[in-house]
Amino acid sequence: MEEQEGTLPQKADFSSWYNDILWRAEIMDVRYPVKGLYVWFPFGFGIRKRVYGILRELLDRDHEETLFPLLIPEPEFMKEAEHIKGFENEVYWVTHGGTTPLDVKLALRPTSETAIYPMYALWVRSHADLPIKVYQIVNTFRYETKHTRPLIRLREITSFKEAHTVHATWDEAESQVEDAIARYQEFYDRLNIPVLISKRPDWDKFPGADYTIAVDTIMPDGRTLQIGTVHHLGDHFSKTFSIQYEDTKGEQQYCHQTCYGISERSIAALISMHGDDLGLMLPPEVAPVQIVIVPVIMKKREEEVMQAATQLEAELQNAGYRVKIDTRDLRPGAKYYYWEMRGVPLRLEIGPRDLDNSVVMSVLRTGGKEPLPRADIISEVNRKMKEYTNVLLEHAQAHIQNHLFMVHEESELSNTVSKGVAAVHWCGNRECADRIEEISDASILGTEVRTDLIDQKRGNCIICGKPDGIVTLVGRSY
Ligand code: A5A
Ligand code: ZN
Repeated sequence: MEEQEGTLPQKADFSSWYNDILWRAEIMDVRYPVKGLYVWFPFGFGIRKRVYGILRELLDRDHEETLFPLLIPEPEFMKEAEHIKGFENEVYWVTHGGTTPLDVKLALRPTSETAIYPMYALWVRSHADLPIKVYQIVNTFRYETKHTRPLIRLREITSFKEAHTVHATWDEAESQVEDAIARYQEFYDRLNIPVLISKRPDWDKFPGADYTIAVDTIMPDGRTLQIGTVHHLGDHFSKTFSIQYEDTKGEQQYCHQTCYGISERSIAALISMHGDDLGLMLPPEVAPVQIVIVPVIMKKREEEVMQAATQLEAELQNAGYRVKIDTRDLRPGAKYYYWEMRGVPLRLEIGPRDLDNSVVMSVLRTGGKEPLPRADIISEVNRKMKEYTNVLLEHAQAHIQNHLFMVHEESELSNTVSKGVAAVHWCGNRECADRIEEISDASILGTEVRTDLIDQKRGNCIICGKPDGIVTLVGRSY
């Protein structure tokens, strides 16, 4: 790595902070010479590996992991009308093999419905083959025309987790949607990221879906980030791709499907939700380094201190912690700065005086210095980790609470969405929705919001005043 100059901008200046922290904490290198494509630094990839480990763990309970090809033949890609309309402007095409033009153009998958579903047509024969629940974690390509941003709006999404399920009935697919939502909620709980889950308006649903449920969070600047979506596909794709099963009466029936996806936006949210002016703050479960030991070396007793540090490291490793001793020839202050930037939850300092007092000095990344009795070090470290996680969670919950506002007056909308998310009453009419989006310069995120942070009572439409409007979220999104 190059020498890191200057300091991290304050988080209050979120956009600069975000761009800067990506290289200072060694998450992404943004210097790759293709727009919208970025390189994972090994440290960033260590975070990714653990975040996706959680996702795999949750899905592996009853899904199977699989892998489909990256290239999709044009005729398959062009089969589902809505789906094409939604993606045709975003597809990269492979047109040549060497210098030979291909007979059949090949799309780089922007998502894998049209790669997977022709195979499902072959796999599904009878009701006994159902349900199918598979997922894959792959790269996908989207020629995004909006402003690209590392981890947030990519042209190569490197960490696209997509699940695709097949069911006998619409209702079964619906309960799979609910199951997926619960799984995503659990995933974000594990990352201590509070989310707002709502039903996207009809005009914003996934191309080819009956309906879309979206998972959003609120970024530090008050803008929302869609960090997951679950789609009920009905029988649109099964009719297009002829995915049929023979029911118990021997009749052919069309299947009902769902799909749901999460990308590395989950990591953008993780970084942004928890970091501060000093750098990252990682939940212990996904931190590549959970504890750093900094030996405080004076001229005398150096060997003794180093031995104590090594012994401490071994004990913590045995207890399952990912630990590093920082023996580099640097000022302690420089080491503190380095590990704070990388979001290490707990720092332990050990010096001659600590040895004499049979303690280890602990400093949490969230603040607070406390000597821990050496004899009980494992249970004390366990306790500090819990304390740390609780602070992360409290901060995150407070952030969402402080950026979510009930708004009853048209005149307040624009001002509110410049600070966070507005919850309004909406009658359900498209004209009123358009008006809401126009005066707020924001978009309707969704209805049927699954949160107890706002009152779900119906009320008069913020535009036309009609009674019985439903609570609807409005925000400016990334
Ligand atoms: N087949 C379904 C799952 C699908 O493609 N859904 S989706 O289009 O909504 O994408 C799933 C998730 O990927 C989105 O919710 C969003 O969080 C993320 N995503 C979409 N486009 C992205 C992009 N260009 N860069 C990073 N993440 C993206
Ligand atoms: Zn209205």
